[in-house]
Amino acid sequence: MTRAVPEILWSSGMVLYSAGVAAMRIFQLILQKTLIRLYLRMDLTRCSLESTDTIRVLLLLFTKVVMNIKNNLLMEGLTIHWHGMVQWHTPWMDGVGTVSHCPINPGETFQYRFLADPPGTHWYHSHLGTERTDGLTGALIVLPKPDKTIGLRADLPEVSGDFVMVLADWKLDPSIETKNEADWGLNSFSYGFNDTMCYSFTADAAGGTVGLFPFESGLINGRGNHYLNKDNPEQPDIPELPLETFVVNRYGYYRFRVINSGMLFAFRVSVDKHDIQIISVDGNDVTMTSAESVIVYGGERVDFILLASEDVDNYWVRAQTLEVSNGEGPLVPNTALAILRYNGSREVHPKSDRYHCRPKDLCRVVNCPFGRFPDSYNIKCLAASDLKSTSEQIKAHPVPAVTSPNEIQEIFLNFHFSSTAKVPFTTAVNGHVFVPPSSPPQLYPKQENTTVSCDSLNCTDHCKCTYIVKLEKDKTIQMVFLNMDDAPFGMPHPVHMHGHHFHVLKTGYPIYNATTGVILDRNRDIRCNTKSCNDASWSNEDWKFGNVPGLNLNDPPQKDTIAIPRDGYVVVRLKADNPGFWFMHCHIEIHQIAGMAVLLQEGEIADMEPVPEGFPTCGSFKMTEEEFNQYMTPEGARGKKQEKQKRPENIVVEEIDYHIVDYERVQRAPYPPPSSDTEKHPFKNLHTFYHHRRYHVILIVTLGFSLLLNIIFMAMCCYKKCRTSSSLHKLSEKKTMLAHNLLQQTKRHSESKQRLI
Ligand SMILES: [Cu+2]
Repeated sequence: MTRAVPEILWSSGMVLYSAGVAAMRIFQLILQKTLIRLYLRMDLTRCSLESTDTIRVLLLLFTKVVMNIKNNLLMEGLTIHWHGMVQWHTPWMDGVGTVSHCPINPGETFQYRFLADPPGTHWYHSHLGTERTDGLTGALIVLPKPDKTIGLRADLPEVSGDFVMVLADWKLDPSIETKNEADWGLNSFSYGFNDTMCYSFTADAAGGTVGLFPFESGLINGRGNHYLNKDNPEQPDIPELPLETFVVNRYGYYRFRVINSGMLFAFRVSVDKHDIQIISVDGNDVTMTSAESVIVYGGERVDFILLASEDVDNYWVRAQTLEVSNGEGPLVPNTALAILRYNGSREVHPKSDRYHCRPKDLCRVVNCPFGRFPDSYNIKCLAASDLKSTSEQIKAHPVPAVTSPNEIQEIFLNFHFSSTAKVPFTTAVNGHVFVPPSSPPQLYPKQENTTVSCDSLNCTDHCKCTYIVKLEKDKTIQMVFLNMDDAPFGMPHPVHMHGHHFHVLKTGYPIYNATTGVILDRNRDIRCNTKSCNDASWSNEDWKFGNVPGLNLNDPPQKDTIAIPRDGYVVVRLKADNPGFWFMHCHIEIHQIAGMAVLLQEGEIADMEPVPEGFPTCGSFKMTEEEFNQYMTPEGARGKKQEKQKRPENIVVEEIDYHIVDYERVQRAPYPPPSSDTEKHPFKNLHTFYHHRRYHVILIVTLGFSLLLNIIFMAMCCYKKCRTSSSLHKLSEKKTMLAHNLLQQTKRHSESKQRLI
């Protein structure tokens, strides 16, 4: 029986819904209306992406992308990072505020140009302050070219639908308040300063911290509910609120592209009664791996395929946090929900349950940030490094080899929480609390007054500076990401590297209690000589120069974001073939803002592509006393200044009618970048002719002319028809008159005949 919803409840529900989901999407709405003008021509009929609650950008591989970003905010700067794009030859288009380029000020327009590469599920988001948490995000899907084999897969079934699933954890407070609460250590007062109840951190199955804040709301494509009732945290505040619904046909295959855009929480994603087949991570193809669920950390993407083979009904799609306990005992994880609806089923909420994992039927969970769940969970964990690249993927991106110690640069980076007697808690990398540069380092190579030099501070442990790690160009870089805290708590950190997709070769876990799954000790492969483990090395000296046992050098998966197990490590490898300044950081936004970040300088400045002409500048300014005194005289400083500072010309960015300039594949190597042959000789061949802008002009003129001819022809036809019609009408009248005369004559003839009779 359906319970009637009291009007007052419904009204308040709708108010809360408006204030909730609409507030979450306020940036997105602004984006749609005014903030970002995406002049996008979507010539893509191969895939249909359902629903458009956010701006979703679809591109074809190797497309030259043009994005005009206008900042119509009143007070805040803005940058957009294209998460997953390697920005080959364009490091200054990476969109990290004050690292790649200066923030876009209110009223300004910044034109991003970059190559859509690599293919796969990616996304875009603000990379300044905490704007991302407020919802300035969206999917960025790069599709394989239909006419090329690159990115197309023969091992996948033909899908009947392609769904984007953007996950987010969302608090009612603006993100900046969350950040300040974290900075000031006010998490305990998350229920309010007047509330007698204190909030205690929630923990995952390995005892790591999960919820620095209470989980208030989980959104799937902008829809979800609040869980603010602390007396009954499992009960959504307004269960009647609409949820995202994925409609499928029975026996169809469907591709789901999951993106965790959230601030803090990781999600374990599953579909009740359905297995999922993992096919791609961070846009990189992996061989199909069956799972009950997959864990997606902030910044990560996972594509899976689902076969709709169950009964025609409704099923829950779950994105569950990893919380299993708090200071008081076990708890049920929070969940963001959506609906998988089979065509033909009633439009009601599902009543399905998730899999019951049993000892004889273990649930396989992919991308585990810890080696094991407690035995009682009946879960088999698979690390990201357990996935295998497809043969095509590894052929296109082979693992960088090491044949001599000279070819490898090995770097240990500890992403950790840190505490000292003076500072109770902060986030850091190798003991360095990151201070962002005040302006992009490539604009000011000498970095005078633009960075806080770690060297000049003699910074070794727990100090604040612009931590820069140099990568030697063209070398094989082997990074060992560590997660060794010197604070009383810790958690897995999803580390995101800009500018590259690295190979994930190995995961090292800590030592767990076999029954409870709780961490007993750090992984012993790593030797930490200091409190902050900022000079780590392998415990076994023989493991140096890439000789680590257990590395998968044959078919490891590629990723750009990887969760580092608490008290463990992950070994990754990449080739330093993309010179530039690349940001690397924990993707938990409050961790990054607080200092868990490092700047990778790949190659020397001379190796990097120079910034384009007229690239905006920014940075700190100060004036000397002497210079100021020049102005303080009766005649002022006029005439004293020998040469005036050259001002940049006012830049006007034209509105471009579409994004995709042409579809021609741009060769990735070697230098120089794609020649401008096509531009010089636009009709060199038929393919470029079809895709060149001039072709469109000719097409439009031709169509216009054809339309005009049609109109003239129609007008002539009409006129002729009218004339014909007029002639027929006259003929008809004539016939009528003749008939009438004949009738009269017949009548008269008949009357005269009668008279004769
Ligand atoms: Cu973190």
